[in-house]
Amino acid sequence: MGQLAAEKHTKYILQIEKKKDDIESALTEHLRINGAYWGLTTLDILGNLKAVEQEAVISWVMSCQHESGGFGGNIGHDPHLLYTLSAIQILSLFNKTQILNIPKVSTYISTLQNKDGSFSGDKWGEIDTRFSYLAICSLSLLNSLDKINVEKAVEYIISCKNLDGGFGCTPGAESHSGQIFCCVGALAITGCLHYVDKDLLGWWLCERQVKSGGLNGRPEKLPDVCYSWWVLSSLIMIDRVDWIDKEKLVKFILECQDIENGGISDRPDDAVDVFHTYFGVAGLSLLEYPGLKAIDPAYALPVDVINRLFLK
Ligand code: GRG
Ligand code: ZN
Repeated sequence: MGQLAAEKHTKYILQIEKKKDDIESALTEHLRINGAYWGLTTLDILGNLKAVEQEAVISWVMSCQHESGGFGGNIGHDPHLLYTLSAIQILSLFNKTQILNIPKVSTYISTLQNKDGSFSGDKWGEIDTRFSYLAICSLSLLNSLDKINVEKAVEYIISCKNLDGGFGCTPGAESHSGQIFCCVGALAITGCLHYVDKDLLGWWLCERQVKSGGLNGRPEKLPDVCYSWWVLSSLIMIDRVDWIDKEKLVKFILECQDIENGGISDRPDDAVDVFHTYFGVAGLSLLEYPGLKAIDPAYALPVDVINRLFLK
């Protein structure tokens, strides 16, 4: 079996920053801060975060903050919970959350909670369990969960649980692995995993593994490296990771590498991108691949970063 081309992946991520005018870059301009989180976390797992100009990244992140307290995907863009979590995660990686006006950021997040406990992603109001996760993870990293009604938030998430043990984006919506990560992650952070039927959900999740060893996001769909994060992190949080063939999944992820130029793609022979490079490397970290930092399955940050934050 091939090996992880760790050095190539580090180079690939470091050079993305320099090619600001290519097509991939233009298409993702509005979510640059998400891309920065994925890239920087990958570098940290690979042990190479030091290669980044920390001051420049931090000052750029802070300039994405809106007067409401929330963060946009780039300078001058509208704030959204999606970008607010990435900003907090990036500052956590650099041990710099203390530069935030925490009451202001946490007030922005708490005002997005609705009466039924759900969260809107921004002031336009769309509701989704993704936003519940984003709010809960962000506030927990800021030690500010007391700003929201956690009981109601959990109640809403439970109302999105399906008969197959999975979770969807709103009550009655189909189970999807990405949504399951969000719901299980939010329940893990709030100490509410007892609401999950672990055997039933574990069964649904482990059936996501296909012949090639890769995982898909729903029944009958193609495998994709990103589900090595969404599915695997969920299986670990509910303590059922032994229900899949880990060796075959490692092999599938390694087959998705561009071993010449670095980066990982969704499936073997597709084009690489920073998202799937993160999902692949983070997946391998969850699988305890040698030489990688351990990553926390609920917070999606290296375990040492989480310990530094919570053991203070
Ligand atoms: C900090 C890790 C972290 C996440 C932030 C935004 C978010 C929280 C989570 C998103 C969860 C989610 C819904 C992921 C799914 C993404 C995805 C690949 C969707 C594609 O769905 P389909 O149906 O593709 O288009 P398939 O694979 O089913 O064909
Ligand atoms: Zn994918």
